[in-house]
Amino acid sequence: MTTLKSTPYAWPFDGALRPDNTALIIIDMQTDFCGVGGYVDRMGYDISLTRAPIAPISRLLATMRAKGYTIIHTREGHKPDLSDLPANKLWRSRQIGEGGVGIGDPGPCGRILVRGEPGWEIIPELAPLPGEIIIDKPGKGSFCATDLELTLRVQGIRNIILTGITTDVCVHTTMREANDRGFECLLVEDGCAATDAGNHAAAIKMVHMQGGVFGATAMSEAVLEALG
Ligand code: C5J
Repeated sequence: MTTLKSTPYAWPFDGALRPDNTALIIIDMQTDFCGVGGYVDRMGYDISLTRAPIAPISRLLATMRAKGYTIIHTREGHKPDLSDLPANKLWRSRQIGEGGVGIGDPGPCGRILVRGEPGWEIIPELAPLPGEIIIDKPGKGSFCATDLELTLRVQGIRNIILTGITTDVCVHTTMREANDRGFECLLVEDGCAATDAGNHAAAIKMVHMQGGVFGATAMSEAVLEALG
């Protein structure tokens, strides 16, 4: 029986935390979300917020890799012809930032959120190792229009440890999608971040309602302690 010090309950609910049934998901740690000249930077947000989880995620990643847990990386992005980019997402993406620069537009890191461009790549600090699972997603949730659910079921995963950016958008959407599919979810508080500190705090608080409406949250230290 292994659980960790988490809120609002000791996660996972039944103490069945093992390398063969648990995955670490690292969401969208791409230059466009946390690098200089990337999408978030060009929208005018403070990338020190979205860079803050890099060190906690690195520690979790190293430990979970060493112990044989399943590691999954995700990347948000669109095909170069933008055929998978809904018109409303494109329009909204052009409403803020320098000159209204939006998805698909050129910038210092290549075309914003376009697959294959430098800004779309996962940052070097958290680069996937050969053989690690990478899920490319056109939306905010990692289950929408991807094979993530099939991949998790094939691997025998039922517990998901969520990290990455942003807490209030892609991480939360993925946590909600996973919870509705019956996965037992943990959000790592210092392993994720938002472009607004208040939204990050609110997103964590939302998880704590109703006895853990989407799962539980914990600091990375508590996860490392439980992993041993
Ligand atoms: C956003 C994300 N915020 N990865 N994407 O557009 O959260």
